[in-house]
Order: sequence, then C-alpha cells, then structure tokens
Amino acid sequence: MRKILATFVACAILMAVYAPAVMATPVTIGVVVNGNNGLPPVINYQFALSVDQNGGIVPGDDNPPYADSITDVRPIPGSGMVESAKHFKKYVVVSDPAGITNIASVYERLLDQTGGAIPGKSEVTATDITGNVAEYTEAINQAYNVNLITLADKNEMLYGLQSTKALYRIFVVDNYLTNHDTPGDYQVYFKVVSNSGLLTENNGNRLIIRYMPLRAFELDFSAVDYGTIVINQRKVISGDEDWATPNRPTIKNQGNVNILMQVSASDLVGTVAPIQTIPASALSIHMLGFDINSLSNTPQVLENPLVPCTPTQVDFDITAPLGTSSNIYQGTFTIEMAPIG
Ligand SMILES: [Ca+2]
Ligand SMILES: [Ca+2]
Repeated sequence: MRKILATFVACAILMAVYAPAVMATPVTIGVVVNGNNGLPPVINYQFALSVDQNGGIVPGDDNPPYADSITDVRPIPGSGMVESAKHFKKYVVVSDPAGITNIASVYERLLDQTGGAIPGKSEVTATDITGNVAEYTEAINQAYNVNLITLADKNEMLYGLQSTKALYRIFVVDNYLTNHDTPGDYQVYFKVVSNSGLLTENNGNRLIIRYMPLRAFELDFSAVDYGTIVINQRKVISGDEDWATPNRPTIKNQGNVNILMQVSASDLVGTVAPIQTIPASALSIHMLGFDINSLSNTPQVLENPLVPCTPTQVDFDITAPLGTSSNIYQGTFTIEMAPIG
C-alpha cells in the first residue's frame, strides 16, 4: 500500500510542475501580437527590371546611361500582324512588425499613366522568391548597376533577406506591354497583406515603369513591279490593308507613336543596251490622302502621319514620258521615317 500511495504523490507533483508551463505558452504568443499593437506590414523597397528577349534581366534598364532611378523599358517592334510582348519584372521587398512569417500575400496590378485600370491587366498574386538567393541577388545587384537603388538599399536588402536574418521577404511579378501600348510612365500598384488581416498599399509611392516611345515601321513588300507599261500612260500599283498580299503594297507602323514617312527614288535605268533611263520624276506615291507626284533623289515627306497598329495602303504609279524606248527598267525606292522635328 505504501508503494502505491507514493506513486500517486509523485504524479501529482509532476502535474503541479508542468501544468503552469503548458498554460503559459499561448499567453506568450498573445503578448507578441499585442506588443506590436497590430501594426500593418511594410513595403520597404520596390524596383523593376526590363527583361530581354531571352528572359534575362540584363541590362534591366533599356535607356543608358541610367541617369535616373526610373526603369526605362523599350518596346519591341511588332512583326507583320503580330504584336510584340516586351516583358519586365517588378520586385517588392516587404516586412512585418510581427516578423516576416506574418506576411500572407503580396498583390500587384499594372496601372496606366493616370493610375487607371488597363484592360486585361488584373490584380495578380506576386511570387515569393525569398528562398531563391541566386535569383534575388542577381536582381538586386542589377538594380544597383543601373542606378535604380542605392548602395545602401542594396546592402540592406542583401543583409535582411538572408534566412538567418529574416528581416524581409522579396516578391516578383512578370508583366508585359505590347509594341502598340502608348509610351509614358505606367504605375505599379502593390498591396501586402499580413496574417493579422492588415494590409499596406503603395498608393502615393507607386513604382514607375517608363515605357519608351518606339518609332518603327514595316512593309509587306520589297519590290514594286509595274509590269508592262505604255508610254505616256499612267499605271497604278494600288495598295491594300492586307499583310498577306505583297503585290498590293501595305505599310504598318510597328511602334507606339505616330510617324511621318519620307520617300525618294532613283532614276530607273534600262537593263538592255542601249541604256536609257526613266527619270524618278515619272514616279508618284500616294498614302493616307497625300500625294507626291514627282519623286526624286531628295527625300520628300508624306505629310499625313502613319498611326500605330494600322495596316495602311500605299499606291505607286508611273507615267513613262514620251521618248522612252522599250526596255526593262529597274530602280530603287527608299521609304524611311522622316527625321523628328
Ligand atoms: Ca532609367
Ligand atoms: Ca498588301
């Protein structure tokens, strides 16, 4: 009987010792939360890098010599009827007064130059790359190389993102604009939400993507074949708006700003002896309601602008002057963008 009684006493003592410790644990956690007064998460750093066509982030800014701290992104010209997609990555480094494990999610949305919504660009969830040291280290170093962040910013991020320091987490979102999206300063909205249910937005301090103006054009034809012509009679090679018909000339602005085109031509030279020429002045061009009735070696401007994203007809005509002999004539047009201003 004595033995059994002793055992019960021992159990009672153990319970008395351990029970308060078990009860204390949740109280300690509660103190941590209350000790921060439920403070919201923090957006500490944000930057963007231009992505090259191979997916790399070098140089990260497309407008050297990187004289400002805004990411310049140069559009890629379209090709035929296909729009290009110029990618860029947006990074945000966040923290939370209760520790980085309290961060639940980061959301991003690309907004237009006035902060308005862009059709097709909805709010997305950013990807946490805090565990990918190589990826975030390359991004931070590159942002510093092109003057998007300071040396102090770089050092602080690389320090605080270490898993042993755990001061920050870093998230990334890839996005793109097309060759026809208008140039200007696009705004990047970030929102970080904590497990405490609190959120912080970057309103008033939005990240800026400076989408550069792009002047580019493309032709669906590389030759204009007038075929057989009759002296002193006008013959027209008329254009269309169909990119698949090079025998009907089409021009397209493949950039994101209006451009003016200019045209010059050489004289047409007979390919069979005896050599004779048809002067360039026998050639005319017509585009968007504007005519140049007498081409020459000197570029002349077609004064109606070619607007982005619109296949446009170009008409050519020739009137061989009286006295032109039978022959096969060849010459060259030069169609190019007129200098700005
Ligand atoms: Ca810049
Ligand atoms: Ca065509």
